[in-house]
Amino acid sequence: MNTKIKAASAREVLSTSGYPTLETIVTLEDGTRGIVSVPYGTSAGKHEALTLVDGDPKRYKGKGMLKARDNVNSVIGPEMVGLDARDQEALDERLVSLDPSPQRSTLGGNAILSVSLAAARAAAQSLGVPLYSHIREVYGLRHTDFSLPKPMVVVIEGGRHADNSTDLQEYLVGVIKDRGARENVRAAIEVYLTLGSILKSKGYSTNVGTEGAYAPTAIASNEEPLVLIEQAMKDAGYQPGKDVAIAMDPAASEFYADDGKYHLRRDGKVLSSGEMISFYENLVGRYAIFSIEDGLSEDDWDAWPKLNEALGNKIIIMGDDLTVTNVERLKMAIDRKAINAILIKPNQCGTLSETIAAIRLAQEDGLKTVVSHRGGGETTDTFIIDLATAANCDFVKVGPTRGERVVKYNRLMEIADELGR
Ligand code: 2PG
Ligand code: MG
Repeated sequence: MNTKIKAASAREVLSTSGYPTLETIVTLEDGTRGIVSVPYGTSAGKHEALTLVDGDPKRYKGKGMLKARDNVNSVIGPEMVGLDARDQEALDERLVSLDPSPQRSTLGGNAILSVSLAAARAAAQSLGVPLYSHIREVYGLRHTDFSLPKPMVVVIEGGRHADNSTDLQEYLVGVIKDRGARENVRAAIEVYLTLGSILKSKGYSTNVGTEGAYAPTAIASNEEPLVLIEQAMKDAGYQPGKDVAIAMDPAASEFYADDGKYHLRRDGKVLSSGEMISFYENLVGRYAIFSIEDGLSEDDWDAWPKLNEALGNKIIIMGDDLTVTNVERLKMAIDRKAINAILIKPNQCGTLSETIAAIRLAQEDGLKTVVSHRGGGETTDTFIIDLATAANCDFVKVGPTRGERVVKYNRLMEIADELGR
């Protein structure tokens, strides 16, 4: 075993959107190769680390990743040679020092993150330990035992993730009653499958959107999915609010306009921030909703504390575009009492160490943590599941079908088997 880095190199591969992304390989002196591919979002928050694309309209409609690839091969890679892949924090510090711009806009968050994660995977492989154990060890995460994240499965999608569906981006089934990872996955997926039968019986399409969830174009309103999902829960034999419950990710930045209002086209409504909060309060009073993510826009800071005050004692009020896995924005959100939970996406910040720092800060402040897939350019990489396991995060949010999604639930169940759960 020699965990010194010998080389880091990247190549363009296809992501699930059809556009390229990066696959990066970190090779150690002992010959071990850690390989990762990194995702990017469709409804990316504007404060996220930059996904650097080429902008050359002749290749992949401007979304080639040759610049980011070259940044790994010519700039970052040589700087990594000789560093110990076990010393992830020093390695990540070096990565950040190569591009200290807040949004990694010089080298690209995609380039930097891919090297950070590939180094972690290489080190774990060289040490012969599971990735989740390695991450836990490296960061001294002092949990007494592993408690596996519960699934939050996207079952209906709209917004920018589907054509002509709901304005709200995601309706999810979260598992409330923990019966172990395998049974938890089964419960959520059975609700998804039952929902499919209900949609069909109503003559709605069961075609799926970018995350593998249903995207029915004939859906009547932003509220109707809640009715259908509760019915699916009951039909599948699970009690809404006890066994399973509904989570929503409206991704409200996407329908927040320059006029400072929220435009719900499907409902023919234009709402102020206060009216948007009342809209949620009303829904939470009538349906088994346990979590709302990005209920308001990423810059509507004045309204977020009001939303959290109105509903935060009953349900999860979670930041995603608001907080972008960024410690500074998370601190602001905590100071203002804007949220009680944070969505975690490593590619929003750029390194494994910064991701862990955000999780740690959130957990120290008693916030729930949910590790998430990306909507658009996902890959078959399962790193996020090991990350969520390492840090005892509360949930993982992933879509229900398509290879790049199921591989993540399959990894969760594999880990459960390894841990004898
Ligand atoms: C979100 C994500 C993932 P995207 O908003 O939470 O579901 O979507 O990756 O497109 O930002
Ligand atoms: Mg979101």
